[in-house]
This record gives sequence, structure tokens and C-alpha cells, in this order.
Amino acid sequence: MATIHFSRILFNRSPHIVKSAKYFPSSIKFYSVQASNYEFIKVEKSGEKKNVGIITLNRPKALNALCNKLMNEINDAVSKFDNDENVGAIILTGNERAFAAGADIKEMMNNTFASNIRENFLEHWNGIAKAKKPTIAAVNGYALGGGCEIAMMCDIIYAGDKAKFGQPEIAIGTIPGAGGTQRLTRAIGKSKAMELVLTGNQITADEAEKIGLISKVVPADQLLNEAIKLGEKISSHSQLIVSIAKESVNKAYETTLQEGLSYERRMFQATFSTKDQKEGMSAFVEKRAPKFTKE
Ligand code: DAK
Repeated sequence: MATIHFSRILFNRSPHIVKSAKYFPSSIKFYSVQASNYEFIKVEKSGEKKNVGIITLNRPKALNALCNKLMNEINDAVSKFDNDENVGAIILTGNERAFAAGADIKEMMNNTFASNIRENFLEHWNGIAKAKKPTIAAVNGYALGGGCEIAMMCDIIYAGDKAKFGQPEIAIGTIPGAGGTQRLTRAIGKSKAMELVLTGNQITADEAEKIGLISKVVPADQLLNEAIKLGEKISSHSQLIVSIAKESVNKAYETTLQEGLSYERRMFQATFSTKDQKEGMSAFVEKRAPKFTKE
């Protein structure tokens, strides 16, 4: 394992029980999450300026299968990092064997259609996708089913060279339910998405990079460092402008090209109302590093 050169500190933990209504609809069984008492994840801040939040899935015996409590803990940690002024990017990662092998099959196997509807089953899975700050999935090992889907909810995916991606739900008598037929198709196109969803086959990190599902493959033991470097680079820019840029790229998934271009132009124009645009351009002209204030 390569040495991680960035010092780490523990996430600033709140002593009180957290209940965020937007992540915990009343129909979902609520697990109270105390940040100091996470059971299935670890959180820390990394990077020289401690401006990169890391959420590490930590349910190794079950290959990080995404049980309800684990998803609630992820939502809680994402929300906290998202509201942390000092954090400019959030990394989601697992261990060498598994990023996550999907939703917890044992937890859901006896559900019925009626109970799924009644409880709005797994509705709370979109916390990662709601983050305002950039999110990076750092994937080693299996990213299957819901594991692949939460990676795709992140803005950027890096993978270790032994990572495996797939949507194997078809083999257990169901279909993807958190973006595996939608985000995957937008990312890699119809033919490849159909092949993965209809066969349940796994693909390697190299293939995932080739088809545009992920942006970079690195040796497994360098993955976290590379993701932290990426997070630091993003964090070095104006957080305000970064969030506008993220929102604009995401518009490409939601609108027609003309609407997207119009939105982008308006957002570009809006950046000129910020102090950070003035600072960024002045710094360029004065040949110095910018000092952004997020205003
Ligand atoms: N759930 C529960 N336990 C799992 C699991 C999973 N997804 N994956 C692995 N495990 C557990 C195994 O049961 C085993 O536990 P023990 O038997 O030791 O108690 C332990 O992890 C180690 O697994 P294996 O013994 O199977 O390890 P192998 O190396 O032999 O195989 C594997 C690794 C990843 C190929 C295999 O475990 C596997 O095929 N796992 C299942 C992969 C899968 O089918 N994933 C898709 C699940 S369905 C939604 C949101 C999300 C979803 C749906 C809707 N909404 C928002 C509506 C998502 C659905 C899914 O992900």
C-alpha cells in the first residue's frame, strides 16, 4: 500500500442525534444517526488543507452491501460535508475487495410490491446525487448493482485497476432501481447499457474507462491518493463557481441542448456578479495566485 502523504483529521463530529427530514422521509424506517457513532462508514478530512471529505464504506464482511442504515449514514455524512465551509470536495470509497456489492439482498428479499409502494422503498438513496459540492467515487473491487449506481451518482469516478463494474440485478430476478437503466445509458449509450443490464456481466476498470463510465484507472494502491489530489485541485478553486459549474454540467442530463446552452450562458453571465470572478481575472492579469472568498 502506497503511503498517503496527506495528514488526516477526524471529521468534526456533532454530539447530537441528527434527523434531516429531506433525507429521511417518514415512510422510511428511521435509524437515528449520531455522527460520532457511525456503524458502517468512516469519515475523515484529508488533503494538506483538510478540504477533502472522505466517506469510507465499512461493512467489509458483506462486501459493503448497502443496507438501509448504511445508506442513512452516507446521507448524513454527505449532508455534513456539504455544509462544511472548509470542504471543497467529497470522496466516497470502499475497500480493496469491494466498493459496494449492491443493495442488501438479505434485507430486501422478502419485500412485496405492496410494502415497497407503502414504504416508498429505497427512496432515500438519492442523498449523494443531491450534494451541491463535487463528489468523487474512488472504486476498488466490486461496484455492482446499487454499488455501481451510487458511483454513478457521484460527479467523477476514478477506479483502481482491479475494480469491477456491473448491474447484476437481472440474475437475481429484478432490475436496477437507482439509475442503472438511466444514468448508465446516458453515460455509455444504449447498446453497452443494454448488454450490461440484460446479461448482468461485469466489466473491468479498463473497459469502464474505454466506454466512458469512469474517467481514470490507477493502480489500486494509489487510488485514494489520486482521488484526494483530484479533490484538492477542485477545492483550490472558488467553491461558489465550482458549484455553478457542477450544476451547469448536470443540466446537460435534464434538458434539451438549446435549453442547456441557454442555462449555461446565463450562468456564465451570472459569474460576473461574484467577487470570485473579479478576483480570478485580476489575479490572472496581475500574475499572482487568486484568493477566492466564495462570494
Ligand atoms: N447483499 C447482501 N449480502 C451480500 C451482497 C449483497 N448485495 N453481496 C455480497 N454479500 C455477502 C454474501 O452474502 C456473503 O455473506 P456471507 O454468506 O459470508 O454471510 C459475503 O457478502 C461475501 O460474499 P460472497 O461469498 O458471495 O463473495 P464472492 O467473492 O464469492 O462473490 C460477489 C462476490 C460480489 C460476486 C457476490 O457476493 C455477489 O454476486 N453479490 C451480489 C451482487 C448483486 O447481485 N448485487 C445487486 C443487488 S440488487 C433502489 C436502489 C438500489 C437498488 C434497487 C432499487 N431504489 C432507489 C428503488 C439496488 C439493488 C441492488 O443492488
